Amino acid sequence: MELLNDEYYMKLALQLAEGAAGQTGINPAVGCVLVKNGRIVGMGAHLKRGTPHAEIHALQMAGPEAEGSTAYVTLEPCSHYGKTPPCSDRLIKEKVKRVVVGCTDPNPVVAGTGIERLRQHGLEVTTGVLQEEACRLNEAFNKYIRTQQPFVTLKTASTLDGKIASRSGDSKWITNAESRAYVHTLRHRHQAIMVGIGTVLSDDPLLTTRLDVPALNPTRLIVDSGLRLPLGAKVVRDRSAQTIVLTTERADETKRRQLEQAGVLVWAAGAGPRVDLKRAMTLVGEHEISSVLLEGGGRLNGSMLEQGLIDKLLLFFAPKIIGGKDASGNFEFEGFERMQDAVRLERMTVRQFGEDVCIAGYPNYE
Ligand code: AOF
Ligand code: ZN
Repeated sequence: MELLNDEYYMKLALQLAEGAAGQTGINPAVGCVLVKNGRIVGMGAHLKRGTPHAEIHALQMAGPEAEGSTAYVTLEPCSHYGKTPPCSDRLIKEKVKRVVVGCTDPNPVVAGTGIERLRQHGLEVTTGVLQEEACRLNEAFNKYIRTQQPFVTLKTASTLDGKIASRSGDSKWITNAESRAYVHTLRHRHQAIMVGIGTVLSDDPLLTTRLDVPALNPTRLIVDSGLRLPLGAKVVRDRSAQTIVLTTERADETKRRQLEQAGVLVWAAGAGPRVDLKRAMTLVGEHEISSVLLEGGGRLNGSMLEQGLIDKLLLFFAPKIIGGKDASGNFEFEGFERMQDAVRLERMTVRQFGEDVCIAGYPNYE
């Protein structure tokens, strides 16, 4: 990229933020670059909730060079006392001259007041630089901070005819190694991964992140109305991530205690025969999980979609047709009667992974 305008340094700040995406919990990923007299004097990223924000790391690196510099920050500097003090005050104190902002902070306690405070103290503020990229980076944060509900991304991997297994249940593998590696990156970037009990019973998956580099494992959420999760399942025995079973108040007490003794958390979502998925998502949010990667199977996908609980879809298609009228599909639910009632996706994009295709979109439930 040519060094022509504010976008150059904002891009760098975005790269710093992106590098740490997935490791900040319910906090946003944020990057900051400080520039003075044509050279970079400080760089920083927010690395972990409860630790200093991006601006503070960059200011620390710059030391006295911060005075008179321009700060490029992917997110509006905060103005509140959270787990750490306000970044806008620190930028003012260090006599930064100008601040360039990517996305304004949707956090209701900040929401423009950070920028306001900087301006009140005579700093020049430019907003909206690479705004779209900067805001998209924190989709989960943007929803969670306003609603306390997790952002749910559905990922499916199917044949071109929408099947997630053959009629005999074979599903290894549908998509190629490149697609599957990307899915592990997605696991690293989400706080939780969610599957239905059917998937656990048929595949006994581990649901951890396996990449060639060190990565984080998401918390495992298993939707299991009848508490059928076997004590010998990998998600119970493996301790490299917390497993949480979402069940109902009708769940068998003995089985619940056995699972808890094995280190599994059991949460009741509703008193009906099936897990109340809306209630389950509220519980997940209450426990400070802001992003969920939903990995099926077809029935859970269908129920989540039907209830408007999916925020984003990532549909991987392998160049294969398997057929089978009883073979499981991407979405298994009653379905809508009329085409005009179909869930429509917006902001569609297509990306290729070798010969596989990944279609991404955001459902509009209106
Ligand atoms: C920034 N720079 O790098 C980040 C910001 O509890 P705290 O103190 O960590 O505050 C969390 C809130 O601060 C978070 O909800 C969001 O509004 C903002 N995050 N702000 O100026 C940063 N990570
Ligand atoms: Zn801050």
